Formats: sequence, C-alpha cells, structure tokens
Amino acid sequence: RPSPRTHSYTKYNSFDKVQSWIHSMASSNADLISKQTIGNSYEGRPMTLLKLGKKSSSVKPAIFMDCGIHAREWISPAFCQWFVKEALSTYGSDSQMTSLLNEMDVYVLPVLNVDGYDYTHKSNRMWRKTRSRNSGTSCIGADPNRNFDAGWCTVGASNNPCSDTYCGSRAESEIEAKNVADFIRRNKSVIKAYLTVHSYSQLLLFPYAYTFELAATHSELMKVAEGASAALRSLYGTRYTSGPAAATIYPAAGGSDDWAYDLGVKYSYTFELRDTGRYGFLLPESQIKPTCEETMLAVKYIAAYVQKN
Ligand code: ING
Ligand code: ZN
Repeated sequence: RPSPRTHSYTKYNSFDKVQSWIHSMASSNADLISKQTIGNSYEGRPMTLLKLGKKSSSVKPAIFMDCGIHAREWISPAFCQWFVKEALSTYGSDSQMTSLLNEMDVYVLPVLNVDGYDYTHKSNRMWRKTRSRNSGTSCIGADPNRNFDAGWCTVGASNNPCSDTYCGSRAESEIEAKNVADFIRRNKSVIKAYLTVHSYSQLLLFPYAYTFELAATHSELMKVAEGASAALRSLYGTRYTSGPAAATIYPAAGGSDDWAYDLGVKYSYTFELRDTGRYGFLLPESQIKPTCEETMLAVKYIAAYVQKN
C-alpha cells in the first residue's frame, strides 16, 4: 500500500492505486479526513467517499463532488485526487482553504464509475459506461450520466443498450448512480453544492440539460460560473465557456447535475476539463498538473461563493 508521499498525482492511477491511496489518506490525516463506502458497484468494487473538513460539534453545510462518472475521462479522477491532496496540504496555510474546511465539509468521490474505470485500464481505454449486463443483448453497460431521474431518457439518450448513451432500463437502474443518489438524498439538508467532473471541452455547465428552459436561478448560476471560469483562466489563460448544458453542449436527459438541482441542491455544476479536442480523452500526463492547478481555482471560487451564501 503506497503512502500518500509516494502516490503520484501527475500520473493516471489505476483503480487499485486510487483505492490504496484513499485508505492511506484517510488513515494518515484523521483530524481532517474520513472515508465511508456508499455502496458497491455492479462488479462488487467499493465506492469509497472521502469527507474533508475540520471536525465540529455542530452540523456543517457541505459540498459534494464526484469524478470519474465516465470511465475514459481519466483527467477527472486525477483532479479529485489533486483536490484532496491540495486541501490537506494547504489547510492551515491557505486562508480560503482553512476557512472552507472549518466551516464546511467537502465530500469527494474520486471514482464514481469504478467498474468502467478499471475496464479502461485493463481492456478498452475508450469505454464510457458502467459494466452491468443488459437482458436480451450481449451489449454491456449504461451511461451513468443518462441514468439519473431528471427527464429520464426523453432527450439526448438512447434506449439501445449497445449505445454509449444508453439510459438504462429505468432511472437509477445502475447501482453506481443509485448509490450516489441515495447518499445525496440522505444528506440533502446539508448539501449546498453538487459538482461533477468530466472531460473534455473546457466548459462549465449547469442545469438544465434535459430541457432548454432556464433554471429558476439561472442568472446566479451563470454569474458564479463566469466568476469561476475567470479564476480558472487567470492561471494559464485556458478559456472556458459557461452556460446551461442543453444550449452550451447538447440536450441530454438523466444527468446528475440536473437531478441534484431539481432535488434542491442550489449550486449544481458539471465541469468539462481540458482539452478542446486535440488529445480529447487521451490528455497527456504532462497536462495533469496544469489542468488540476487551474481547475482548483474554479472549484475554490464556487466553494467560497457557496460558503458565504
Ligand atoms: N459530457 C456530458 C455527457 O454526459 C452533460 C455532458 C452534462 C450531459 C450535464 C448532461 C448533463 O454527455 C461528457 N463529456 O460526458
Ligand atoms: Zn463525461
């Protein structure tokens, strides 16, 4: 089991390495971090959630962030690992991170689609979906970001199990989506923000994807997204576009951020990290550090806003 000191944050780590890292982070930083399993995947892998935050006797508001909902988007789990490292190493020196973790808890799910992520390392680098068996076909898996109960399977999703955007047999048919939805439902009184990290396209998206109608709090969601994009761009000049998903990327039902928003999580965002297509999902490891550094600024911007509102 590698100690956090030997873990590489500038490589794309396998599921097993991420899992060992999660255990060692949680056991060596007990006052700021704890772990819990929110359930097992279809193939039985644990979905381990990290909770960052100074322990408090009062109930703290929280932010929930997941990475790796799509298996091949490897920069995403790399960012969640980076975020946890940065949070722990800058607590006590960075005033914003210190205040954030004193006042709030940040839940981080480093890999949501654990089976798919493992499969991209071992068999098919371009796999996107879960690895569940479908009845009546040899085609495997459903798209976990079409499987949430938000206009489920009405637009931008497929009924065909062989499609990469298969919505599943029903909303939350995929145990990985259900485990996340159950956790957020159980903790909805404290969860103020939901962040989900994808790649690629350099976008900061917010509801809705399942309809072109604007969210009730559209102006505020847009204002915060533009502030976060500006913060991100300040580091290396990387340009992000902000907007509601349907109009900014494409209409698509069953997405996790739409579902969380309709549940009542007021600040709900989907990040699409680097790049804009030169490397796409195959973003070189040399870009992990700059991508994570700039994305930290955007996530910290949103967190600071949520903390004061
Ligand atoms: N993009 C997202 C997808 O699931 C998205 C875009 C965001 C759809 C929010 C629905 C809701 O297709 C990638 N790259 O996966
Ligand atoms: Zn994705």
